[in-house]
Amino acid sequence: MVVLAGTPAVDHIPLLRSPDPGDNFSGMPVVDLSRPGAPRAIADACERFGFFKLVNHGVALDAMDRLESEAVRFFSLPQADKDRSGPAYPFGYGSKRIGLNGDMGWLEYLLLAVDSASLPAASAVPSCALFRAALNEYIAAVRKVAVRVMEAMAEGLGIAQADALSAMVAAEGSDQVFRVNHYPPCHALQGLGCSATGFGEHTDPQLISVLRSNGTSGLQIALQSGHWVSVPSDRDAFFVNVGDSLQVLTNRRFKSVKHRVVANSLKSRVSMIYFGGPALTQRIAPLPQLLREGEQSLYKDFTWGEYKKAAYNSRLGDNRLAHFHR
Ligand code: GA4
Repeated sequence: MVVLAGTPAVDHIPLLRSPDPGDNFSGMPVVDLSRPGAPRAIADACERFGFFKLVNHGVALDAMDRLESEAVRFFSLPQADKDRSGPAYPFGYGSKRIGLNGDMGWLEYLLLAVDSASLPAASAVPSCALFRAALNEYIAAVRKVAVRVMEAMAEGLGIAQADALSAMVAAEGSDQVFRVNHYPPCHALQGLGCSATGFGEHTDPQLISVLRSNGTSGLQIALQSGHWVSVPSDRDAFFVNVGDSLQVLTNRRFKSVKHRVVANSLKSRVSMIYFGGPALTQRIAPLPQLLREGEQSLYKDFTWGEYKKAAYNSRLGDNRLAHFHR
């Protein structure tokens, strides 16, 4: 870990080379969800990158903006007020510490459980009624998008049963998580040719992640060659990631994408991400409809509950699926 002398605020935060504007992801797949060709385009993007940008998704920009401004209001509260919504585990407000095993990033966040299509009525965080209303409206809408995208994935893969994948997140008892991240500007590193790591490189353990951010870039993905590229921000679009569990369900036809966030030295980044996971008891194994004649599963059988437990015991950058390879 690199520590810069004289900049205590960024102590313990790993540093990254500042993104080079030339490293923008020029070949980023953009899928128009309102077009008939969307299912094939989605499957193609998931096979090549495990990642794509989604436009014409049908979610009102108002709902996105309402949640963004409520989030900005929450993150501008005095630290002591925000800490009252903590700790982050199992759910709540967290700052700089990610997970329980020593990972650190230049961010603060809210990690929230999703019960069916909204925040659990019993959870007290966040306490502000307007913020909760904005979250519930947005979560219901983004979850519908995740279901539509998963239906399109099944169609693009040539699976006859439309809900073969989407039913796993739509089902009662599915394990869904929502997080709102705030990456404050990291002024201390301005002009030094390096940036603070906002969220270190990792793959998402779930099936699907649907992200929306404000106009500040910072998200980077690793191409299959291992080369990192920056994803230009677009506040009107969603960015969709394939998670580890979907990689297994497709026997590695779809790739779980490695990604990270680099903090900006001047501007705040706010992102909100829906993570669609299945029920804890769901068996995660390649769908039989996808296995070709004689093709074997690349993975040992496991349940989402087993995988999740292993994931939460790991470090962010670990290759979590490696333990489950045959
Ligand atoms: C990555 C995807 C989601 O943000 C998350 C993260 C979780 C956390 O922040 O607590 C984890 C990370 C994520 C994977 C490995 C473990 C667990 C931090 C960490 C070190 C909420 C999730 O489900 O897995």
